[in-house]
Amino acid sequence: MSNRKVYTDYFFDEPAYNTHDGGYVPLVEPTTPQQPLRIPELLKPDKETASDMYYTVTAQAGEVQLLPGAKTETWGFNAPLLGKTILFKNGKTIHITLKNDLPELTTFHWHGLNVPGPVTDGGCHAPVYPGESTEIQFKCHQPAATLWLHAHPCPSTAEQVWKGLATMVVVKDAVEDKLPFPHHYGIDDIPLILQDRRFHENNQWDYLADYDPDGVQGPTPLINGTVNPYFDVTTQRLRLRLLDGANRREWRLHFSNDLKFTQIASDGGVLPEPVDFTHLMLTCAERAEVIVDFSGYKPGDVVTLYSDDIPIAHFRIHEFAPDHTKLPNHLVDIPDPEVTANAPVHQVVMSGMDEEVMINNQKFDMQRIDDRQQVGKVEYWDISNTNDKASGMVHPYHMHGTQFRVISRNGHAPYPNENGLKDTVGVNPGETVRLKVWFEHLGVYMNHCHIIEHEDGGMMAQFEVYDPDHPKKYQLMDMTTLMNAFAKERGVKVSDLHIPGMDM
Ligand SMILES: [Cu+2]
Repeated sequence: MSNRKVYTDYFFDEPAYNTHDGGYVPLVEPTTPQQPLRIPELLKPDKETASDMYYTVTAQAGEVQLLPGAKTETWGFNAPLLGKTILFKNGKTIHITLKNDLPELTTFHWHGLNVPGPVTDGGCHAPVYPGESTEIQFKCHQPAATLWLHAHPCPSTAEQVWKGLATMVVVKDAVEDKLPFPHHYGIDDIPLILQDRRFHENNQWDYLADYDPDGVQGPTPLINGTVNPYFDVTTQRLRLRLLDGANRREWRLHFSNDLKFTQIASDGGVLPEPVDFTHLMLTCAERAEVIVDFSGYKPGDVVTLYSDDIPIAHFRIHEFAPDHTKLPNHLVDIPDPEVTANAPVHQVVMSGMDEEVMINNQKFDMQRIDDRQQVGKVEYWDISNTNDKASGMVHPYHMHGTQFRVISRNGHAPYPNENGLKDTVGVNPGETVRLKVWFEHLGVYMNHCHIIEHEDGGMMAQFEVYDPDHPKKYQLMDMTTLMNAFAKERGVKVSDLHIPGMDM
């Protein structure tokens, strides 16, 4: 047993923010039989050398047996739904062919990866049209972490993610390899992508029917694309790479009997110190790697993972060898550069709910640069959520192109599990979160709320990371081009194109 404190709360000011609007859809326990948890396969590189890795990532349509009866039509990366897990080794040069086999344009956004913007980063400025492919190349230069790939074609990000365009990306490095964590992918190291969907007639999803400008939700928990999953536990310790991959839902996670679990990594990699708790709240796009120790259980027992009061996954305990591994109280050193003298403090004010969402009183414009920071400088960004404390939502704030540090929440220390590198932070209503931010690459990047309908609805901005000695001009996409392309692909006039949040 460790001597670390065990936290028993969710840390957030009030752990029920996403119930704060009339459209909230509570989860319902599935009544269909339990099924084995789908574990995404690792994507095989096309080629790997001592210094380079080559991959082909294909966005494709398919169908999956999710419920008894009709299969559900879905989208995914190299798979019918979600995707195969993509592994990058720190230090290698990564070459990726991005292929679009979908009937409409998409983009490939590497959430959490420190790469140049706006094209390699894969936001709205980098569409890949149907039937086409493009190449990107970058050096992987960041610590081991759980990141993800998702579609990000601004007017339609939420709908494409809802259809399934989201998959895990795992960065490996020599430091994390040596830490006493479970390391066997699929056995004791498993991804857990948390999503929710509503099944309509014939077991199909219907994004437009379910549309809510505060975020689309469904009552059925979908874990790695599995309804009502179980996992066979064959090791005493299990590492879960948790990702809130939902469009809007916060997950309030806890196990049966309030089993203690330990967070070892946040969005950008391993935490400096492990954090023990019984409850964990994740907001959209956040990741947490946790280790669960089943030493108190015997074969035949079942440990259930809940969100609120709803079971979302069942861990069936089998024989396992005793494991006496102890986690050290110090895991890794985290970069903590000093803030550049006389640097400005950037202000990002997220306001509104429903169609009224904005950043700094403006809706997103992909031709407008809202802020700038010099590459290599370290500056504070103050992120505010002006929603009313009693009735507002948490806005999960995400920045592309960086892993930042969380400095404070309304002047107080951040939560105990926020002392590592992060790219997404849940900002409470009425709160200002101070971040310390620096960039390694030049580019135009987006920053936005990761409730994806808020993002599509305009709670998004852009900034440029620049080098005064090497000014650059960027070819920025515009909404008319994207809307014309969507209209053509869908075989309708632009005036008849219905993309929620974009009705101008
Ligand atoms: Cu939001």
